[in-house]
Amino acid sequence: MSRIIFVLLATLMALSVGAQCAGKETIFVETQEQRDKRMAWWREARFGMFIHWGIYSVPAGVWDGKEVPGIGEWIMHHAKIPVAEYAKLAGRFNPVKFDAQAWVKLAKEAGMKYIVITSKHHDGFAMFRSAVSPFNIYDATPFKRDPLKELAEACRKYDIKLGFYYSQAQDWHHPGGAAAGGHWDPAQDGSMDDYIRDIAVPQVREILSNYGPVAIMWWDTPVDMTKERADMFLPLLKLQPGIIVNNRLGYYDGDFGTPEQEIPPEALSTDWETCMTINDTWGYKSTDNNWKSTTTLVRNLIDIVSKGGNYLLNVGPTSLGEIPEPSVQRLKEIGAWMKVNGEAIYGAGKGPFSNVGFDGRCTAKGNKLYLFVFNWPDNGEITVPNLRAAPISARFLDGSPIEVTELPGTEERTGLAISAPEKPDPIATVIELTYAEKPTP
Ligand code: JFZ
Repeated sequence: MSRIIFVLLATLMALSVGAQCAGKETIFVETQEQRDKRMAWWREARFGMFIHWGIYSVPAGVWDGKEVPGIGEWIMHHAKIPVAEYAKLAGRFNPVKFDAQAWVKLAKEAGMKYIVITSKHHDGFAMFRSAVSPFNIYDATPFKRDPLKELAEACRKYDIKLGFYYSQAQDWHHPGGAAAGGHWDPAQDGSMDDYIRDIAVPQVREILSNYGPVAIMWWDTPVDMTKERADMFLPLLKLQPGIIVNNRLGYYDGDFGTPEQEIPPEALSTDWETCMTINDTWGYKSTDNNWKSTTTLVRNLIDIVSKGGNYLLNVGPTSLGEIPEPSVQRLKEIGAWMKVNGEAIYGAGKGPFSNVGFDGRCTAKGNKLYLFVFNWPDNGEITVPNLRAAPISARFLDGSPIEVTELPGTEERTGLAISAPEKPDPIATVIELTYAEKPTP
């Protein structure tokens, strides 16, 4: 994404975050208990799959024979492709290898508990059968199927929550849709209020009405959004009781913050979710092979949960409907680690320590602490920061024998030394400490 656009969006998001800080109205009128009940599954889930899929996967980052810098789903914007020219991509989009059940099973295998998929991104192309605009996958492509309906069915079959991303302000196809940095084709000009009334609101009504239970509404880039424009979407949320919404509608707080491609340095007191790519692009780019290692991805998840957040990790399927093999490989490897250690992630949150004192992290869940050791010290031993009480039991989640030494403490404080297992996990070794009651610093 060009620097100017990024700064513009960052300003927008900062303003929207500022709106949070300014204590703008919340979307849902509810008690704290009602909110906690509504958010409970999301706070338990901790880990989800983001899917950015659209006709931008056809050029896959290359236009007129040249690679277009930036994230793949912004190719129309970055290459300033005229609306009519870009729309021709729909006729070339026929993802015959799309298999919704395979995607959902892969998310499950990775240990992911929810999926958020782009129903319409900034390019205005609807990835669902929309009666509102013919610029959609069912009517404008040879595919003639509705992948969101197939995905919704697969999510219900395999018990994984489904959420929809919808670009409610930016739409580079329909007249009046916003474009960060301004329009580049007169065909984009028009009334934004008319666009929201005639396209965006009716399409959001479609995705919240026609696909069964929708657990998350993931708005994006509130360009030129006002309270009045945001208010036009609020009644639609009643179509999905219990739905959780992010902070990117515009004006309103939303239920959770959305740091993007970054992990906050400290724990946050509100609900938040880091969204991140496995390489550097959300939408598929044939030229982007800068894949993060599985170790990095798992340690990101651990770091995020140790600060009380969720991790929404993205895949960008190809124009044939396949998730790139490097993503599949990493998700399976993440799943293998989660199979052994997931209980230290699901429903866990910030631990009692400001600094764990070793190369790793700590999460907490009820009367248990989980220590994640990334790299063991040369002496093969870590010491656990002092707490008011010693644990009543300790174990490695991978079942290795554990050696714990109680260190001389004071009346109020007790310390522990834990020796490395024979074969430490190269990604992270996890130690469970169980206390008589919730441990406090
Ligand atoms: C937005 C989209 O533009 C992008 O294509 C992708 O869908 C991502 C998940 O969300 O990207 C952003 C949004 C906000 C900022 C930067 C990129 N920002 O606040 O700097």
